[in-house]
Amino acid sequence: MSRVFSGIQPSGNLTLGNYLGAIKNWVPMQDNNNCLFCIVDLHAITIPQDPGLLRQATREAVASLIASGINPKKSTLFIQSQVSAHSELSWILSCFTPLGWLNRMTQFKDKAGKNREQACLGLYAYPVLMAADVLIYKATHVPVGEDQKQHLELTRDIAGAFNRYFNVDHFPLPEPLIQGPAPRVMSLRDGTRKMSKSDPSDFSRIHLLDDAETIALKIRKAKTDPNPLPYDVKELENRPEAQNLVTIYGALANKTVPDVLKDFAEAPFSIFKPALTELIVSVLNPIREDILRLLKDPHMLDLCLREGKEQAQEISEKNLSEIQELVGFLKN
Ligand code: AQP
Repeated sequence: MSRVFSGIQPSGNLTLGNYLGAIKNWVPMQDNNNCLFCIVDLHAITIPQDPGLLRQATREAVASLIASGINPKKSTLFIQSQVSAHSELSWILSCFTPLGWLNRMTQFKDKAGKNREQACLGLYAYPVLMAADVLIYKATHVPVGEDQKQHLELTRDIAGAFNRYFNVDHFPLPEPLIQGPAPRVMSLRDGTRKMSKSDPSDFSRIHLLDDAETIALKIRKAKTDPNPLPYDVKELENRPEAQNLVTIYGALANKTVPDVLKDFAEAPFSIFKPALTELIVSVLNPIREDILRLLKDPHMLDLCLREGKEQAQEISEKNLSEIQELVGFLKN
């Protein structure tokens, strides 16, 4: 049985990008794998967070995963900051990570922007913490959206460097699983940028908690071009916004992009957008209602998180102890 790890940041309400690129693909994996899913709040604070909003977003993220089909009886669902081995291993791994490797990370460049001198160390070291998240469980498979591919490659490099230094096979080299028909959902305002929780424009994304009216408004306002949808998928190539909306439709309807185009060829956006709205609402509305229901029962969420924390601690502490032994830390 493979061990699967993946995480999601409580840096705001989860988006359709998080759902299609990650969560939806996690759900079927629970049946045949040993899965750990983590709300990575230590990662979230690499950009400034209001403490009250962070707590709220963390609860919402847990409820969103359960409402989307993550079953805490099948999978270990827990909060990163409650399992201290993540941070401890992150420090150890940072001592095996050359700065040159981190300097290549494009997410840091994007998030730090022009004012790199003011970016915090945590944002720079983010990929090392992510490597620790995966390696502390000796995970073999990591299902992520396409944006995380580079970080996963770094995780493999760090695991390899550690194994080579100690001449052991301690960490398996984890495989990134970039799955599903929509591994990179783009912003509704700019088809060349990723849909992101932290984009300043709320109109750039659909949240799992958006109601039908909000979804309709966001899709109505979504950037498009003046042409109708084509017959041929090749004609979508230089139309990033149109391509994004058709990809979202296909992913939610379980249809290929050519099949969506067959249904909507020559349709103007005034026809396609209402159909897309209806489809998004039909998929997200039951999830939204379930999230709201779960949030009304904090006792149940706490109970499930406590169990998840204990399971995660058991695995991670055993591995951390072996790693400390390898490194040469004295134990009493
Ligand atoms: N737009 C996206 N399309 C496909 N997959 C996506 N993911 C995120 N955005 C998209 C995938 O969702 C999982 C959790 O992501 P995350 O919350 O840990 O961090 P992120 O990738 O940085 O996502 P955001 O929404 O852009 O967060 P902020 O704005 O806070 O940085 C990952 O598997 C990710 O690939």
